[in-house]
Amino acid sequence: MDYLSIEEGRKADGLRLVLVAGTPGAWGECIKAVYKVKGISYKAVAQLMEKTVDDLWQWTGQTSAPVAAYNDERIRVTWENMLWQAEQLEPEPKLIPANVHDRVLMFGMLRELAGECGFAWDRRLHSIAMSGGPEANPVLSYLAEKYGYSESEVEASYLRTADLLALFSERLEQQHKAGSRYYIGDSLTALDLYATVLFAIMIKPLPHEDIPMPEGMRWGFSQSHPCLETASPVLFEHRDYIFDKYLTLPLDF
Ligand SMILES: N[C@@H](CCC(=O)N[C@@H](CS)C(=O)NCC(=O)O)C(=O)O
Repeated sequence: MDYLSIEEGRKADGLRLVLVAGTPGAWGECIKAVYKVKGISYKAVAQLMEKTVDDLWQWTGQTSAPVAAYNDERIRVTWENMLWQAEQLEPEPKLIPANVHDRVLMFGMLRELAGECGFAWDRRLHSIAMSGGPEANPVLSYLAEKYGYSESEVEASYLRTADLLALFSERLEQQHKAGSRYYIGDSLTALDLYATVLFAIMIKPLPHEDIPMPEGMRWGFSQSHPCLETASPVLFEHRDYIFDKYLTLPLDF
């Protein structure tokens, strides 16, 4: 994938997406899946962790990726406002349910997956812990400090992950019984895409040919832990179904 620098991306127009270049960034790959399904094109802009922190800070007032910038509109920095922006830029196919009950359910589950102290956040803490903690290397130390690593948070996050995987498994099993392959109703929503991408990267990662990853990242997400035992096979069947039907492997970043 070709990337603009932060400076070039800031000056460009149209839709620009700042991504952690060279790794499958969890949130970045999720919004890329949304763009893929909707056929939204964008210019990729490279965030290179500590190296571009100052430039990204000056442009967006924060230092994480992804960031979506469309012309001179306000900058979108969270998964939630990037998802709404995508739905507004390209309404079809709809990925946010129109029915309020489905929408509340979808956003509740999505928040637990992608929000603060949600699944992806917690798996980052697990991976830091399993790789030897913040002192193991400077990247882990940077991420630990930035994203609230502490022993008590790691302990709490194991419980949250076990609960989330049980809830998502249960939901898919109920949906199967009702004749649906999807988490909500009987069609694809953003939740299917986020769950597929995040589970593919952050639990039992797909093989290197499908998702190339730096060795340390793969190691951190491949370790077994009791909190992962509540994930039933249905989660991974769903992941494979959504990749086959809607997305492309290998991931390109
Ligand atoms: N706030 C973001 C989550 C962003 C996030 O945690 N990004 C991480 C992983 S993709 C990141 O930028 N890591 C590298 C860094 O912090 O420098 C959202 O809601 O989408």
